[in-house]
Amino acid sequence: MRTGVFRNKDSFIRDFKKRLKQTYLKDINDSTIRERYNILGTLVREEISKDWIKTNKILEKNDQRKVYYFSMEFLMGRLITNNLMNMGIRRVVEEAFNDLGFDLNETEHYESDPGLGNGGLGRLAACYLDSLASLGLPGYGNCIRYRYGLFRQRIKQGYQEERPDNWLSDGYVWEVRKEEEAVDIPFFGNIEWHDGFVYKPSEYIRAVPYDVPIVGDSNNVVNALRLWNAEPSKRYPEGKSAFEYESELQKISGILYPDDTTYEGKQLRLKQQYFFSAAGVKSIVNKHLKKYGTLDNLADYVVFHINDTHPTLIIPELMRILLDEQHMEWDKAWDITQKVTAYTNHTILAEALEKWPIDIMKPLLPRIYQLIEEINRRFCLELLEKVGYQNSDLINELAIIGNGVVRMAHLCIVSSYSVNGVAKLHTDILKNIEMKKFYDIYPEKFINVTNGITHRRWLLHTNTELTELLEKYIGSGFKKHPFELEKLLDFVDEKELKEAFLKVKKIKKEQLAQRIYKEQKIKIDTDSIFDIQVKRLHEYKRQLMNALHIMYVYHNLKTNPDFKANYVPHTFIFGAKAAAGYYFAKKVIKLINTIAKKVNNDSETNEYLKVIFVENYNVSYAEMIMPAADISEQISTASKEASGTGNMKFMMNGALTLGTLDGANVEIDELVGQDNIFIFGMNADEVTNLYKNGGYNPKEIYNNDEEIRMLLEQLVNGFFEDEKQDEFSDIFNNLVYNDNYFVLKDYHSYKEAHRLANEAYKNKNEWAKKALVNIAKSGIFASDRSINEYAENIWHIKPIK
Ligand code: 26Q
Repeated sequence: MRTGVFRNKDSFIRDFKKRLKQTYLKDINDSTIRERYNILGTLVREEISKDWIKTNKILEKNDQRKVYYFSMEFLMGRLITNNLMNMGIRRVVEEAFNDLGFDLNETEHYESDPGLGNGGLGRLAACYLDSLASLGLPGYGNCIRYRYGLFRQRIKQGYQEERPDNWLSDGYVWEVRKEEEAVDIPFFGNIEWHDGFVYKPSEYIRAVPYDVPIVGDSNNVVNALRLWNAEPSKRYPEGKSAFEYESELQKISGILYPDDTTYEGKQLRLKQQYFFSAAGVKSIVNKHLKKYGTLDNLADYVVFHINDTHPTLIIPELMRILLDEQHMEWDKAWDITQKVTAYTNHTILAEALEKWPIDIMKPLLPRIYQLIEEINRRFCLELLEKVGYQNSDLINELAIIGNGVVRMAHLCIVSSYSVNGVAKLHTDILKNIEMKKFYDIYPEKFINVTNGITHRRWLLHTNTELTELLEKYIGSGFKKHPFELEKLLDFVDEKELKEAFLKVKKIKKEQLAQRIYKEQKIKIDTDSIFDIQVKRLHEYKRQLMNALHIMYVYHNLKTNPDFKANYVPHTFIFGAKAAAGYYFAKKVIKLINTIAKKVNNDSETNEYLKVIFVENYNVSYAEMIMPAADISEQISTASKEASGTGNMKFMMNGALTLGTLDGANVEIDELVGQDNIFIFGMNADEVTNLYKNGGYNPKEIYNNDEEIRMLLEQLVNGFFEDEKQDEFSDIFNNLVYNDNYFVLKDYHSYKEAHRLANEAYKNKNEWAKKALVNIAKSGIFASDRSINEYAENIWHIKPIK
């Protein structure tokens, strides 16, 4: 039971009105939504702070091991609903708002959705924070307080435009500035020798932490996400104008880099990486020293988790502190460093692996670079002893530094005690192919932890209708123990359940349809199949294949009466941002919008086929989209998608996967069985072998396959009459001459999967059963399971006592 403001409806109303008056000098009836939101947020934060202080007090007393999750991205989404729910006070507030004549939902939606991440990796970090707190585990996020998050997307004449994401314009109620814990981060300068190396930086940047509370579900535990802001240091750099210094430092926490397929080393990005890694390490080390007076026992109490290679500089930074500030011997420092760092790999795309040019790193971080050189030298020597001079090729291949660059993944593997992939297939590919030679040296380091999603946000909060229905059949145990969703299997043949499920689905489809109508003025049929692909735009994710198939459907609706008679109306929905500099991805967005315009306005077909490209797909939009899907498109070229997490969100909300055997789809397939999923295309082995044998010749398919030729020609023959003739010629050429991701090769099997799905949907009862099996089997993808695995197998942390 809560005391104070949230004790009951009446006390809340009284305090809410009073605070509103004190703050804005207004009666509640004259208040704006912004004012109501701010007061609500403030009251909730104050309530959270009680638990926050308590949690911290306990931890100060306890000798407990904690994990610090370093990630350049945390894609949190709105926190208000999550906080109200997890605090167990949403009901009280909702009733109060109803009494006052205001809509709580609308107020919640006023909160800005901070885009401090690109996609999967950032959202995973956010789900993991929710699970850590909800499982009562001591775990903290560490990131940058980007002034601007990922750009907001606008679609104009079918093209993507990028606008700045000014998420802080109105303040952020959840953050608490911790001035006292600010630290100075050194850059540039040189190294001198005075009985040992002494680093003399020429510039410092002040890092000021802002803590955002992470509220556990009904357990009074509050953890934190620490966001670092770059500010001027009191140690002002000599010989630099104030203007230059200020504008340089502002950039560091200025903007989130968009995830590009091809990795490009930019000095600013490296500055960001060092800035938040060093700030995090320093504040943690300070705290530890304050408590224990030594770093000798650091590894007993601290784990630094490295979320992809972006925070790799934790490793040399910790070495720097242990050697230069604590004056430890190398071996001891190295031993500690190895025991506190664990690394997760999220990608197998070779071109996405981080490699920093020495020319960029060395002048910016001279001491850090020097330490990496020493780590590399020792690693190469060790390797030499193991494999001998005759294997110098292997040493060159695995070295941390080579060809003028620092290979960050190599540094992580060599230095961390744990290396994990994010789905079974992905980890197998790391072990057997991508990182095989490291696996041969350090087999004990490699482990799999399949990704997960927080079922609280992605089921309980965003699909209350489905949650209520499930509760009726299997009780409420699944809310705390998502594995209990499996109890649903006992009921999947019950007619009432299936009908009730279809009703819920329809409600969620209507809610989405309303939003789409409001924003885009396009009416969609909520009895049609909602076939949805939402994720970042990347060639390997093959939105292009989806688009080509829609062109095929359209063609057949126009020309083939049998096809039309057999076709269940479909609404194809896309949501995707393309990195601003990713030319090809932007072309695909244009193509999808061009197709949409043509087919949506064709009265001969638009009862059967609609295409929607939602603008500015983000976490909040996803919350409406996931519950509304019938079909979840997970169609990446096998072996390329490390895991995927959207696939799990769709599944938990009762959509059927139409996809390749890639990433976590493989595990979904194993769980639900072939009757409840539509799998198509080459598998990972086939793809790997095809690459190995020099790829294939798409031109041959183009020449010999009439249907594919017809579709591809529509890209360049004026079929899209409103577009320039060469608008899509780069897409055409790419498919015919490169087709690196095997779109043409998998096309027919993709089409066949769609045909089967279309047939299956005709029996709605059977469809409902399939969807329910998916829900029942989805518990394993709750991030609570993933986090328990991390806690037990990698971090060795225990719940807060
Ligand atoms: C790197 C250098 C410069 C600029 C940007 C980047 C950068 C930024 C973000 C590189 C990669 C990312 C994000 C990667 C990512 O989201 N990977 C996804 O991670 C998910 C969580 O594990 C997986 O489910 C997805 O399969 C994987 O693609």
